[in-house]
Amino acid sequence: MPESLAGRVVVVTGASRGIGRHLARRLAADDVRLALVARSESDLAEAVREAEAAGAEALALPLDVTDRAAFARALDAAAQRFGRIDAVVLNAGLGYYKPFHEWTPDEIDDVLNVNLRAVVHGAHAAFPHLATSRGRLVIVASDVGRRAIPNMGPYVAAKHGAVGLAGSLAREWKTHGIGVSAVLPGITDTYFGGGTEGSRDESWALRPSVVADTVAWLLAQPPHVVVDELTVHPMGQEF
Ligand code: NJP
Repeated sequence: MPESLAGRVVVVTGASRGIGRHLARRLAADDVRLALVARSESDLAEAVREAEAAGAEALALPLDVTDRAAFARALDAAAQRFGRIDAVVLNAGLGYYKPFHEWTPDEIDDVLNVNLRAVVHGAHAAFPHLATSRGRLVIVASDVGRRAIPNMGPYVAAKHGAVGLAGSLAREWKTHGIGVSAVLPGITDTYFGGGTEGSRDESWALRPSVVADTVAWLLAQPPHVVVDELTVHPMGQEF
């Protein structure tokens, strides 16, 4: 049986829009205390107002997740404000869809840095906080972290890496009482890849609230349960 999340302290990256924003909404409704991370200050401020209007406490931590020192400082700030951190959801990500030879070197670096390096360093910075709380780490990866598709080579590579990290940490951190999960969503109706939320049909694109509900369910598992990997697809997607 899932437990109540009320009063838990959860850090969510990529909380300014898309899946992370829906997760912030969902957790605020569950009375979670939120630390919200993304680059866009105005969107984060709006997410905090939204959470507060729902009766939750929320802190905006505007930063670029590829700045590992800034992310570590933000975790410290969240722990200072709320007294502890119970869970960290590493959700920030970005991707492009085009033939590999058309990717610029900067696009390749951005995709590897945000989807993989920032996740590895983010998990590393989260460890002392989660070891103290015997908390949870959730990595929002992708279904292409387990299978390859064309035209997304660097993204596929980064997400395979993120899934690999989650699997390694799930086995290693259980000795510290930390549950580690990877969520592997299929196509989701967000701003990902230059899209706009609301522009895709639900038959082949998940609503971001569905992915948010999945993450919230993982977070609410009792301490002796760990769901190490969970894939969720829209029925109409080829997979
Ligand atoms: O995408 P989107 P999703 N530093 O674009 C943030 C995975 N996924 O919600 O910084 C800090 O609506 C950005 O904030 P901002 C995907 O790989 C998706 O779909 O203000 N934050 C925004 O809040 C990713 O891991 C699909 O621009 C940074 C958020 O990330 C996760 O789902 C399929 C940042 C992106 O919101 C959420 O993506 C799949 C940085 N450097 C996996 N860069 C899908 N949508 O189809 C970005 O398999 N962000």
